[in-house]
Amino acid sequence: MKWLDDFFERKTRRVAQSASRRSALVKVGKLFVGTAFILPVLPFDRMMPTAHAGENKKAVEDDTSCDYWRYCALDGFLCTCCGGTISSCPPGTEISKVTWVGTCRNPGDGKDYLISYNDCCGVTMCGRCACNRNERERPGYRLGVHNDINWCMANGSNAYHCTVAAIVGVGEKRG
Ligand code: ABN
Repeated sequence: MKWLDDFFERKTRRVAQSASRRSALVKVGKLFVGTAFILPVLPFDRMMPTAHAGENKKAVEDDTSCDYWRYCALDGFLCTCCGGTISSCPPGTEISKVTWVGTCRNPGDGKDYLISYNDCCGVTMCGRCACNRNERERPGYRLGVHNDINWCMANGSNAYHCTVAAIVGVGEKRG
């Protein structure tokens, strides 16, 4: 294998002769200077201060958006996108006999509300406005606060279509 050693020795010597330490330093210097000029002109998001304003508006006003405050523990398709409303099932479906609940804060008035999430049953999945939020949601052994279950299980038809979010109580501040 001496020929291999000789080969690599020759190559290494040639590189060492043609590339000095100074030229390596010059290349690194150029890279630094280039970066200093290029970075400031790269595009970046200048909307930062207002970026969350739209999101907050959706959380208060748009019940077809998963960001809407009442959906804080909803896992399913929003009935508001499937021909129903936020608290009534679309025509041709029936509301689940059993349900899970969540507690969500309304950013509009700062109050906490108890929300009943009922599935709408009897027709195949709506498929629009999928939403999966899990604030204060608990695993299946706490059934009433678990959302990853087909709550149509107690209805005549178990087919799941979408989910509504009705207010069933409001929290009162103690003090
Ligand atoms: N509760 C909504 C849902 C339905 C079917 C499967 C998972 C979650």
